[in-house]
Amino acid sequence: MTTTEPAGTASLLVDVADGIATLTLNRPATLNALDHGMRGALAGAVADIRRDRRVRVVVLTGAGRAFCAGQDLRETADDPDGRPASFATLLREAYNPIILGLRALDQPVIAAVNGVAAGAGASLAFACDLRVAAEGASFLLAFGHVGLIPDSGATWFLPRLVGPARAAELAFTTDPLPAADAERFGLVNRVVPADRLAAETRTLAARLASASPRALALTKRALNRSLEVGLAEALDYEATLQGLAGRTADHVEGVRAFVEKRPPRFSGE
Ligand code: T3D
Repeated sequence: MTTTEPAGTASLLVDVADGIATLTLNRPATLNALDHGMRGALAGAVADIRRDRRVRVVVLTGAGRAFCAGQDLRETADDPDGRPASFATLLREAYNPIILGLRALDQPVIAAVNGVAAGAGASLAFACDLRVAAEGASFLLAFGHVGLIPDSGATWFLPRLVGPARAAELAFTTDPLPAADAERFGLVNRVVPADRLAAETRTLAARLASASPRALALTKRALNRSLEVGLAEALDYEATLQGLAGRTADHVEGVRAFVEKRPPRFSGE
């Protein structure tokens, strides 16, 4: 796991402190557009975090005034024929593994949406478990502006987050969705003043970092599975996972702390 690098030297900054890994997309001059280097760094960081038991919560945010403006359109334009060899290949080899990697993390992932999240940048935010947005932030399915369809999971996440009718309207019109409306639609968990975004996200992350990591990981699995199965299967899956949770040292510690009237200290065992 890399530690923080000074701004400007890497397209992704990685900082791990107090059980919280903060990933900062760091190409502010292009509104943190995703180029080859940033995609690789992000995929690598997600893989590192998956193996790093120190990390209990992940925060994904952007440097400067934007969260992420999606695919770097200059990278595409720089291709001799103005387009990459295959969008399908680019998605399958670069974007989809990042989205699946984020979703597969045991740790909760919070998007701290500091500004516009456009195209695949919006998809990245949608793939996170929770979203805290700055008042001036917005979501923009900009794909249509360049004759593309919503990708990187946008067509999967958005109907589940805001419902099919709103998802279709956002995708068809490509109108920006301001943070306040996103909160009203249930797309973001909370909206905070821009100068409070880092602190409010940190408070939420610290709270999750003090919970039982095993219980959070199993809860994530149950919530994710529930989106794809019927009630009977969901009930059975809950029972299976609860069987695992009930055998953890964290469960024993939680009960002991309750009886002793003190806060629990979860070790993750
Ligand atoms: O290709 C594939 O299949 C792979 C998957 C692709 C999925 C996608 O992500 S497709 C969608 C790609 N993204 C976009 O279409 C968004 C493009 N950007 C914008 O529409 C606007 O920049 C914003 C609405 C996000 C913000 O507008 P504004 O007015 O606040 O800022 P700006 O002036 O447009 O941008 C500031 C700078 O960032 C500017 O550079 P400059 O002129 O100062 O040197 C601009 O070119 C640059 N920038 C913004 N977005 C991108 C970008 N550079 C490269 N790629 C970008 N996506």
